[in-house]
Amino acid sequence: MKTLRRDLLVSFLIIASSIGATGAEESASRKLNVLFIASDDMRPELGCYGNALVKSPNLDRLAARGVRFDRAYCQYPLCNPTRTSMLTGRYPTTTGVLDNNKYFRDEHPDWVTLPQHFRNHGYVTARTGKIYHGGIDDEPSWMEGAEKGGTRPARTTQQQKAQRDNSDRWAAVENEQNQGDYRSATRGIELIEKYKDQPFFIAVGFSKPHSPPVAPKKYFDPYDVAQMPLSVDFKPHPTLPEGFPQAAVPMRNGDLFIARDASEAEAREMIRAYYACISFVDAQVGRLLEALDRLGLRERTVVIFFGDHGYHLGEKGKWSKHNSLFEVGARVPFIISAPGAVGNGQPCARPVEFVDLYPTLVELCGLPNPVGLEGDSLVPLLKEPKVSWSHPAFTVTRFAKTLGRSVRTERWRYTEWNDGEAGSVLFDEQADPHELKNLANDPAHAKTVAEMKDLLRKRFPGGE
Ligand SMILES: [Ca+2]
Repeated sequence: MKTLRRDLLVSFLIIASSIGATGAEESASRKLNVLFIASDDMRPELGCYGNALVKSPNLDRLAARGVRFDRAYCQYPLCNPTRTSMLTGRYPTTTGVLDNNKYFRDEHPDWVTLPQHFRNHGYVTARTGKIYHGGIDDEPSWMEGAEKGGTRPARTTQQQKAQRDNSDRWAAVENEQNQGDYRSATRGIELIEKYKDQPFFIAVGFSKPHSPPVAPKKYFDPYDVAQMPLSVDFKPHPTLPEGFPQAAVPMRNGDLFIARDASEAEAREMIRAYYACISFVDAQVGRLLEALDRLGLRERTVVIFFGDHGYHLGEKGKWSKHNSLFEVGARVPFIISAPGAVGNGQPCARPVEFVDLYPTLVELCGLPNPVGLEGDSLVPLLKEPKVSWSHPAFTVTRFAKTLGRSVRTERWRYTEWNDGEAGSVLFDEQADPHELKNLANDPAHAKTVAEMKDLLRKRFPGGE
């Protein structure tokens, strides 16, 4: 270990002495920083994603300076599995983390996470807010800000009841600076200021618009509740459309309207609160980006923004993400703003997925590629967002003894449960973007179903 440290020191001195005398040479030789911004339960309801009602000026500006991925998908529609998958660069069926209690290192102690890889290569890694799932932080990932991690005990019935009672009380509060997400942004700015003179990977996790949808009042005010849109397949409670298998729509909500019906008036109030939370998070992102600009770091910092999975706002009567393999459950906002990327300012319509982020950041920052990653670097799409792309996106979910697996190409979404034994759905996303008509059993689409099944078999050869 001592020898290694001395070698590192010698390497550092050689690198330091090779840096030229001019500022230009120095900045050219320095590694790019990473500002990694997560939002919890935010589906792509942003101005830059085409929602004309939502006020998101800061994320819209970020998208204008980066590549906005219009078909970006999470690997699992739940916090801990999707975040673990992204941060380890492996599918949930590989991590084995398929719920909100398990810690990946219990089975894979030696895996090197995305931030840990940067830490191992000379970066300061620091965290504030929710990056891994609450209570299951990963200490080896962070030089600063780590909390004690480990497997989390399953919640008691009492805790579940408390969550049910509190989760869907939307509220407009007065004091912005008391809110957790405001404090996370403040802490993020402090970290950027503290580490501005060395390569950093700073992760800032916002907890909204996750339930309960609470935000400062000023973010509610721009939204007229009467204008809040209900989906074409809005229902007061989870409802299975005709021709869909039972597994497609679990009959219980996980976040909002748990075990109770949503009236149309309440649904519009809830959507207003969800939008207000998005605008609140957008303002916090704006504060972080302002700090980068103020410190002159924007041109040497890769900025990532994402929501950790999709969300139902009443589609098919569902109000949560739990076990949804529909487009609204899997699709996420995902923006990469990399300094100098030729594709900046353009949207990208190719299907991409969260496991792609790890190899993308590794390539952008010139780090060696670790073994075991299962995604594909998106750097070709950052250079040319329209380049041909053969990779589909995969999302999985498990409940009781049912494993659902979904594949998304540019045109189709195909999902099957227990290898099709518990049913399957096929949607033509061009003709049916709200996923109202299941084509899986239509003989006219048998060839497409066979192709989709083949994609699933190739990605998940052993079943799981
Ligand atoms: Ca989440």
